[in-house]
Amino acid sequence: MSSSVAHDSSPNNLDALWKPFTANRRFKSNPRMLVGAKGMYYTSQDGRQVLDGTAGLWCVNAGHCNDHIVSAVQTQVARMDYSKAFQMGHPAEFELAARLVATTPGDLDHVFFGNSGSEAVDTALKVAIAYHRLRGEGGRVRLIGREKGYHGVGFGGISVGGMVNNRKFFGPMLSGVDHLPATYSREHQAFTRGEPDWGVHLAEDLERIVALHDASTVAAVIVEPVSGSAGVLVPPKGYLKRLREICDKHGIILIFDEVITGFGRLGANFGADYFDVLPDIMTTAKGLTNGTVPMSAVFVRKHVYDTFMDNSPEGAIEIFHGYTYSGHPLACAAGLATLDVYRDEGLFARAASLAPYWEDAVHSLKGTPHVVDIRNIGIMAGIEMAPRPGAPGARGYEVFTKCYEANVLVRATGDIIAVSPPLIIEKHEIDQLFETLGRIIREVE
Ligand code: PXG
Repeated sequence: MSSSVAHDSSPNNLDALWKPFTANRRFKSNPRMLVGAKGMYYTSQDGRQVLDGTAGLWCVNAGHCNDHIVSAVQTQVARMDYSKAFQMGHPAEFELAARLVATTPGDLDHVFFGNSGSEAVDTALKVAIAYHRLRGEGGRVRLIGREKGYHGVGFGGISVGGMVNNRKFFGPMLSGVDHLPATYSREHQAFTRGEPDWGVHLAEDLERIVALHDASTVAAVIVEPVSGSAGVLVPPKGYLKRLREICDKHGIILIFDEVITGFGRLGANFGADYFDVLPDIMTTAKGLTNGTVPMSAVFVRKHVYDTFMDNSPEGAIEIFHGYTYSGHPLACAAGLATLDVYRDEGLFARAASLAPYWEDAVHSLKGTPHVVDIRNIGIMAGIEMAPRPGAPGARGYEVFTKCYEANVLVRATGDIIAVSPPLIIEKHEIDQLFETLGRIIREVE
């Protein structure tokens, strides 16, 4: 039976919806509406083809509406819409898990599914604390995040996160949390290509924090290998290795939040591969399903999984945690098809070989008025502009809206423009992206 509900693509009442991380009143006075997507381009409601410089929100790594992924999801929705997540299974979730762990480094061989990066982070933090408890170290409950870190918007994520606006409105959050310093210094790092030389010493702050609380109270450290939301902050050379060493020395779980860096963004499977540092737990989402169906995956190493399996009575539930939609059939279908596309189109290797061209293109904006720093790694980049006196964020917002009017979608975080296109981007589209961005930055006050 066909639907009797007419879906008008031009809604005439924008009032009911409360949009996330959006200036709702300003948006509703001049909405930017997308109505279609294919490959590298969105179709705007006014009929323009807009180059997607952000892969949606860092998630559409294989490009939009990939035929193989679309048809896999369509087939699955007609075959079985939903399967019961607890105490029941369906083949695709096991197949996806097996295929995923074949791509992860080291013995990150087991995976727990959720629906969003925020849920993945909550899962990872809970697993870390429960892991220590099951091993008889129940005193290890403290969590250490990092200033400027973004780990989603659950209470766990904002507690370990370091984005002030995401924290200050929401009360005391989790207790027992401490933060490493951010690794960014414009004075020492401005216009670095790739990993900065300066800053490895900042990892030593972990020793200080652990000494302050005593290692016996610390469960886990969580960092993004590359900070995305904060405006593409690339780790100093050797920094992540040093964090790993200090965690090992003190028996602390190291969590990499790879929600952005996973699935090819750096031209490797994961940031852990790119930086050659193996975390104990790794959170992913976004590119896992190419953004088609919400899904996240938390990978854990053998010793973590085995601790849960070996320390629960036979027949008992090993972790009292999970979501109605963990391993949702549509998400699994999307995930499996996405892995096919990544493999068949060799997209991660493509990203790696395109990275030098990308780097040259973004650094060609050096010298543009207002631009105070440019950072890049893999196929992501941050272009930082000086704030307009008395109006922080105004310049960034104007560049974002003017680029959109000029048919290029970029993302503004304050006065930082972040770009992270689908990995299928062509060189002429990279040129278009940075030519437009450079022209608009020159145009704005
Ligand atoms: N961890 C990291 C590292 C992220 O980047 C999350 C967790 C949370 O994922 P969910 O699916 O719960 O949103 C993220 C999300 C941006 C931007 O452009 C970044 C994210 C989300 C929205 C916008 O700054 N990252």
